[in-house]
Amino acid sequence: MKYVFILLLVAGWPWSSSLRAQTAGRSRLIVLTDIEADADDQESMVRLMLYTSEIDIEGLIATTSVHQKNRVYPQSIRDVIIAYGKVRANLLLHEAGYPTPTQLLSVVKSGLPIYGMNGVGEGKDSQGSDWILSALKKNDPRPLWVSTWGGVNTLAQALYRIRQKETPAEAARLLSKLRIYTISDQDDSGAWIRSHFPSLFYIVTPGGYGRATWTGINSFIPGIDNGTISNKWLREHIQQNHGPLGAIYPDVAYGMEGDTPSWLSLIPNGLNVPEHPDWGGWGGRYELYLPDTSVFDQHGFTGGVPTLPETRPIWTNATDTWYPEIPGDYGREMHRDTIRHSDNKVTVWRWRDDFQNDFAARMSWTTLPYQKANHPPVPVLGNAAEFTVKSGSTFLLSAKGSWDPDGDNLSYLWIPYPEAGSFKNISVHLNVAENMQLVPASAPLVDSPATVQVILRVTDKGTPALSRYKRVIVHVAP
Ligand SMILES: [Ca+2]
Ligand SMILES: [Ca+2]
Repeated sequence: MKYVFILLLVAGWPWSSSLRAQTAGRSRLIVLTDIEADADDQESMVRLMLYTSEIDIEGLIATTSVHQKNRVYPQSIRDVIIAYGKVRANLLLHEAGYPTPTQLLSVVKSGLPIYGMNGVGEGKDSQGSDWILSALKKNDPRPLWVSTWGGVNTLAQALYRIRQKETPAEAARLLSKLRIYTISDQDDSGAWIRSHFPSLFYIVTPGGYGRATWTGINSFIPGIDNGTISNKWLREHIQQNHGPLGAIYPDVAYGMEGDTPSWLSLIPNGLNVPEHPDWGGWGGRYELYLPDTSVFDQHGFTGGVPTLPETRPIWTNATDTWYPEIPGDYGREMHRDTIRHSDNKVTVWRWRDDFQNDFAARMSWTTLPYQKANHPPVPVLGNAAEFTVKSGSTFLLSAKGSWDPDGDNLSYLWIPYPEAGSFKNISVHLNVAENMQLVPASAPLVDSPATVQVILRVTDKGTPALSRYKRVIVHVAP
């Protein structure tokens, strides 16, 4: 069989963003956490320590929230860092780049022990708000992510100060560097920020938590295997017999790690493209629009934070339709389930086993020598990561050259991602089994220029099985 590549180099093609530019570099991160309001902030902080080799941690700021209005607990952040310090030497056997505990301790700060907008205005500057300002003013061209696990009023105060002190041009420059992802609105300053700073990049599901995208991390989904979020799984893979860092991972009190999706998409795994929430990743998928309140759970649990109408476009709930890929005991190794799932939470839980296994592997890195632990495979594309073809033409997708640092056997899966493309109702068609290493594919028939995306997922057969990805962007010319 022969498959012919049809690659058109079209001058002035209307898509300007190259994939390479979107994925380059490590992300800068400041965390705002109402740690101690729920056990799950400690859980998220433990997981974050394992990824400090791949994300630049520029601030860990203890804050209030509607669940903890008058207290902040920076010492609880330090306690996690101290446990991390005990295992850092072993982590470095597996991956370079883990910072010293001293470096991390130096970025632990506090917001005011005051709830919401009562903590914003003249005389309300804090160590935390000053720290956000100085990070924003650093001579670093990269965006600054603010991942918010509780209330966001420490950031609101930094924004208040910028508006008071800076020229409009400088204020606009500083604001353009911010990328905010909040886990619902956990105080009343989120709505204030969005209405007073309408240009800010802001990811959130306002309203009741029940319809929030982030709940995809810990929701029990009928019809799928929910094993990797069970308490048994946490005991066996994280908490017990996994050294000093696992030993401080608390039992789940309400839900496992509800705050973690706000930084999961900063992990450079080949799937995540932080600048493109609409392309989907471990932290979910979001689209930029002005939602009406019907999008949200207006009357659901918010802890008491009012649900107000949105005043401008925000990055918010987006739907993925997904038939889970399940392993087969005989015949085709992976096949699509017959059960269809379609909502915004799918955008997180469709990757859940992958990011849970990744967490488990890294926790094992805290105690095991290199040869006894698993390390993720390295997917390699035999085709370009971004190319142009004619409507309806056939092209070849190749994962040839993919490898694994442990020498593990690899499984392949090509996942068309129509929701990440320019139209949700068109997709790449795979002309053979989706788990082959070489897959002839067909472009959709289009009347106008379109973009479609395919995700290559490469999974090893180590324990636990680990996945990494490549994203293929296909421009289809009519
Ligand atoms: Ca929290
Ligand atoms: Ca491996």
